[in-house]
Amino acid sequence: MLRKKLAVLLATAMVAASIVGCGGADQAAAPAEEAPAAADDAAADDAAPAEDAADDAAEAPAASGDVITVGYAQVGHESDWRTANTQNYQDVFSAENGYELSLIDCDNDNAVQLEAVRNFITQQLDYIVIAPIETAGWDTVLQEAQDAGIPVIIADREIDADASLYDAWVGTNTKNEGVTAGNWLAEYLDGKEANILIIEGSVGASAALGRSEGFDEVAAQHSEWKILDHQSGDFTQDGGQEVMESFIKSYEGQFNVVVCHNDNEAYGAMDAMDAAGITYGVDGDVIIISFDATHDGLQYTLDGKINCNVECNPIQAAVVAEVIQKMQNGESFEATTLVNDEAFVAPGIESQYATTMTEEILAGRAY
Ligand code: GYE
Repeated sequence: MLRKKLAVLLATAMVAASIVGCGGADQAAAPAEEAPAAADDAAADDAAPAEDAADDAAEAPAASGDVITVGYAQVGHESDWRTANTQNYQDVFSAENGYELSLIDCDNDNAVQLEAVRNFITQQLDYIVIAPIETAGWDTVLQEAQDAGIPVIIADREIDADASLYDAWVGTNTKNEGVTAGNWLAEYLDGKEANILIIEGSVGASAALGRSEGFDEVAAQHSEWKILDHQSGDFTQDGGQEVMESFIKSYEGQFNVVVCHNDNEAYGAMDAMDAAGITYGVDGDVIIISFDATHDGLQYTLDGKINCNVECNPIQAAVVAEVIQKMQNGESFEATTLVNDEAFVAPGIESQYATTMTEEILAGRAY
């Protein structure tokens, strides 16, 4: 199979795109796994993903007038990350920029999301963007979109479907995020015991599966670590609080690490620990690891309440728009674009895996 790779640094900084030549059926089958490698060796690679431009052009829809219609089947409104992501799409896919955006909040309901995509197909929109709630169950509706000649971009999360059923993928490497969290914990504990509770994201969501897989991989290398329990908090603050309350009932006095799959779950977990008189953060008894690194999550990190916060960048719409513009122009486009993440730790912590929080970093975090 023909494959070419190219790394592109976008002006928005912190966003690195790894570009894989289009046309193969399986090149984007495991984007999270292969994208970092693509970024690493990109400099050595021939930067010319253009061979299949003609194929790509054939996939581009005829422009419907001047306005490009885009349907975005959004996961829901479960977290601050999601709110920032929705806002970002509304800003980028604005009428001013030449788009008509139909953004459907699918309220974390698979059936609603499938129906939203089917409605986009019926309406014959020019492009469909899906942030898939779950990895499974996409083949039929993606085939329907393909039969209707509507290009589909999978964004944010991953799906299990064959990559030939969609045109491009844009998102973050959540498995790497989990590995970073694990590596940081190993460095911080330096051989000390860990008794770990994990508040996972939504069941079946690639963001939860990836973070668990990455963290578990590191945990498996540490016989001094024990994962006491893991339960889904559904990426929400209420979910995080409920799960933490039940964890406290079962494991009070037995745990010293709580891993939360996003900031909102961490807020809920902190509320539950406050109510139970359990101390956490750099001066407390329990180490807290979170993901997303939203503004408020980083505020808690700066305050020393969250020890380590692994970023997941929700600002992805410009990358999706770039893919759409290239399709629109019949140019070669990126089949797989990885939005890069970094990690942050509380003041007083030095890490090879994460940046120590400062007021300046917080001031620069808009979402
Ligand atoms: O971490 C969480 C959101 O899919 C990466 O979904 C995203 C996750 C994010 O609800 O806050």
